[in-house]
Amino acid sequence: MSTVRLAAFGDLHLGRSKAPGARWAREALIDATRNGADAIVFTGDLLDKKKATGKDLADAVDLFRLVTEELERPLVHVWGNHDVGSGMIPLFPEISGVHRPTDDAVAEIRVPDLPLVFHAVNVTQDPDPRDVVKHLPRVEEPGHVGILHSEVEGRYTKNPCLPTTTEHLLSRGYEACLMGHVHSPVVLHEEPWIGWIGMGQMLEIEVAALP
Ligand SMILES: [Mn+2]
Repeated sequence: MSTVRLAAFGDLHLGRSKAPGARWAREALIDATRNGADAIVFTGDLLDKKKATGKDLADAVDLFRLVTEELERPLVHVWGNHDVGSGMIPLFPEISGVHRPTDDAVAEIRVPDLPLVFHAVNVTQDPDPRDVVKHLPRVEEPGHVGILHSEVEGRYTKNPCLPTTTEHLLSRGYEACLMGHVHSPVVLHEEPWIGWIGMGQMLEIEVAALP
């Protein structure tokens, strides 16, 4: 069976002094690409809603361009509650090779020449208690990956954010559900991998491709 190698990170919170920062992300992305990543996933909260400045927005754009232009990998991402709270989403330019849901609904994202289907949803308000993750489609074939910025059963956070359950995510039949929002790395399920990547972590994961 053919596989695809993903490198995934989340909760960068550019601007926050105790966050790992753009330089960490840059080095981790270069390392992950050297390790053979076919695509990069970012699970939301690129910018910190309280601390991000115009400089941080510029760093965020540079980081996405590093992935698409220098590393020549596609980048698939969702917006998190902090991105919404920062007010900077409308200032973010369209970048060729960056893929994300284009509205507030669950989206199916296909990337040219990558044998995967991503199922993803943007956070659109802060907090975002909408019960929309229930609309993730259930699949019966390999090659599907979930990308969320969610809370699961209210664990590890008091901040309502696109709530869902482990049972629901498991029932979708995906190769992995890669999540942001909780800042500690937490694995809710091993095979398939369901969990929060955690701040300052680069998760490198091999998933089965579409048949
Ligand atoms: Mn966060």
